[in-house]
Amino acid sequence: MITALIIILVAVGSVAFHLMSPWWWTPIASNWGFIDTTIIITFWVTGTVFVAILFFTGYCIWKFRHREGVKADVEYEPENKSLETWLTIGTTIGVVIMLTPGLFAWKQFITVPEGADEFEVVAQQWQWSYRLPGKDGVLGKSDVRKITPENPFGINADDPKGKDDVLIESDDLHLPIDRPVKVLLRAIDVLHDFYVPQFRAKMDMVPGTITYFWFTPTKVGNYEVLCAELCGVGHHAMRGMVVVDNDSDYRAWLAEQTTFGQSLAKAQQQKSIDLASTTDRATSEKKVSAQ
Ligand SMILES: [Cu+2]
Repeated sequence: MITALIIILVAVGSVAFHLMSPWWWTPIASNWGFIDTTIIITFWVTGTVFVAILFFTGYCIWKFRHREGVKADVEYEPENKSLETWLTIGTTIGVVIMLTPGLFAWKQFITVPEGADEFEVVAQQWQWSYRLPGKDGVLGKSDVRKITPENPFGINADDPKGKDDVLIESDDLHLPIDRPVKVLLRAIDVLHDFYVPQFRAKMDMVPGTITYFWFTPTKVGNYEVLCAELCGVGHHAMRGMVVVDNDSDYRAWLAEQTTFGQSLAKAQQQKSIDLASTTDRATSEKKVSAQ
């Protein structure tokens, strides 16, 4: 009897917790309301089944409880064709209701609207970097084998399209509001997953391949980036920030960023300064020893 009561209380408590819970989604800041809808549909189907099964279990425990001197008045029935048929039909309908909206959502998710801007996210243990295509609107070719301290994105220096690529290393990414963007995802060590809860959309990042999704930011604000794929001891600290700006703020921010060409030139300059100072030192040391 107590067991039956506890089971019923779990069902009632779960529904009450859902209605009063302070832990609910953050307000959405992208076009992906459809993803919320599919989750809510799944939630209703699984929630209804969960509550129904708990009530049924509680009822059975109470109805068929042991009573002194009372014999069970039901017969053991290992096969029940009509019950099996109804359970199969019911389960099939439930699964179809849960899966169908997801297929429509997925189709939209991977169909990038024409004219969408692009940017690249590069993940590594345990930081986020970003690359924007620059004035030509095209990202230069890249290859992990070309990654060096001066070229952390592995951009092909021979590809003229890469020279104006804007690089953002371990800093906030800014995006303009209301413009669809295609997000290209690269991981250079292990699996990661670029996730901004307010945008809803997310995707795994797999070393050796480029995955993608698209979205349109719809609300100005600062949004935290999380890694949604366990990627090592620093996984929890793999945080970043996406700032959604209005057009003029975005342009002002973009104008301050460094391009690949500029960072290469800077590295080259630094190299020649280092070389000059080493030669100077060597010459003065030679002079001293000659005296
Ligand atoms: Cu990660």
